[in-house]
Amino acid sequence: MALFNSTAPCPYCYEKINPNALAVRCSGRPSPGKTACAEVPDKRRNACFGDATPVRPVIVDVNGKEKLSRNEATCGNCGSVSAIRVCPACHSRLPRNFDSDSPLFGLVGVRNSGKTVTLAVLQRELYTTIARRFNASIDSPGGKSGLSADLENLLKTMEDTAGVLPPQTAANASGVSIPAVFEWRYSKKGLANRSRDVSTIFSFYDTAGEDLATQDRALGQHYLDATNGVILLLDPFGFPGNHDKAIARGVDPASLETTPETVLRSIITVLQNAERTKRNKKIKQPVAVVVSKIDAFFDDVPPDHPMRRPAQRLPYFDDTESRSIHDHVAAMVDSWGGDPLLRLLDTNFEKYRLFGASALGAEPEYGTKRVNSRGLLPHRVADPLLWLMADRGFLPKES
Ligand SMILES: Nc1nc2c(ncn2[C@@H]2O[C@H](COP(=O)(O)OP(=O)(O)OP(=O)(O)O)[C@@H](O)[C@H]2O)c(=O)[nH]1
Ligand SMILES: [Mg+2]
Ligand SMILES: [Zn+2]
Ligand SMILES: [Zn+2]
Repeated sequence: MALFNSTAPCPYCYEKINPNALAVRCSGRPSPGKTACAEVPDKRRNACFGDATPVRPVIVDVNGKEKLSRNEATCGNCGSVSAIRVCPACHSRLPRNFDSDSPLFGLVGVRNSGKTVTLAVLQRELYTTIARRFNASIDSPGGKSGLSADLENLLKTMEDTAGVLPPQTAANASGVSIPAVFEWRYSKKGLANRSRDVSTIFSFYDTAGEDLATQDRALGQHYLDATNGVILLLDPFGFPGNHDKAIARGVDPASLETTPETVLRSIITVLQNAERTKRNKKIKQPVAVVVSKIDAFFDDVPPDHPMRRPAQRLPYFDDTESRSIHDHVAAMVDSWGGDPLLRLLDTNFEKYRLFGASALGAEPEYGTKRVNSRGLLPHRVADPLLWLMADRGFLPKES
């Protein structure tokens, strides 16, 4: 239950804000006889996201201080009553359902582990197969801007006849770009088959892989201070046992320099700092550990194993199936020389789950960055997110 004073990270700038004390943007519908406030660039949006789009001003009181409200405010300048709630820190418009239960999930992984491709594919899966499966409405509350728009374009480029894979994501020196924010609404079945409408807002941010290559740089990843769950992508080619295979297939050797274990250590440090984890205690937030590019290792999975089968179509998270995938991935990681990583997970996290996923579904030409001629065949990319959502009680779980 949301408390009146509780805070939640803004899905756009990750600042912890109180959903009951939000700033309000003038709606531009003046009271009779007054002229509406003009649209001007918003300094705060410009500073946070480099966004200088003219918008109506945020409502201030007589002292020039922003009026904070739970639902609406009256503009002292033009008299319009407005319910356009925005984040006091970054002035992004917040969806009506934003409250302190809205989770922020981080997606992290080393350079070249498949984050951008995964997000691009996941975004579309959410709008299509996942929305249908859960009979949910899933959309971007702020419209398609920032990362959402970028991902859509990258997906188009991948699906074009040339099938070009995204370039390396730039390290974040030039300010933050707007993350991809999703609002998921659906009718949840409860006791006695009674259903009620529930909603959640979650956001993803596409990091540049090298931000996690060293602990110092990883500590600069402030958004990880605010996450409620993390999806960690591990590049299977990065494990010692797969190096030769990677080189033989034309994977860039430079992308194999940071091992999965190094990344995990960085993440552990960041999360321990963020949660102020005491000695001998484990990190509380759940971590979905995903071995990406699993298509390249399908030969090592029995054909009838759930890991090879397409994801469920039923409107719940299948925990039994997920556990059997977890066990198989653990065995694979172990056979690739990843046992230290498995031990790290065990000793540092209260709750983690292993996944195997493939955004492309078939091996690309690594050197020339071209999608396989069979096209995009995403495989189980949404499972980690569904697990995090089920863990929060938002989605039903069955085992
Ligand atoms: N076999 C296979 N290869 C993949 C898959 N997804 C990505 N790759 C390969 O991994 C490369 C990197 O993918 P990206 O999504 O750009 O990786 P990233 O983690 O965003 O990388 P940075 O932006 O540099 O941090 C791609 O160019 C492909 O060669 C997949 O599902 N299967
Ligand atoms: Mg990237
Ligand atoms: Zn914000
Ligand atoms: Zn006004």
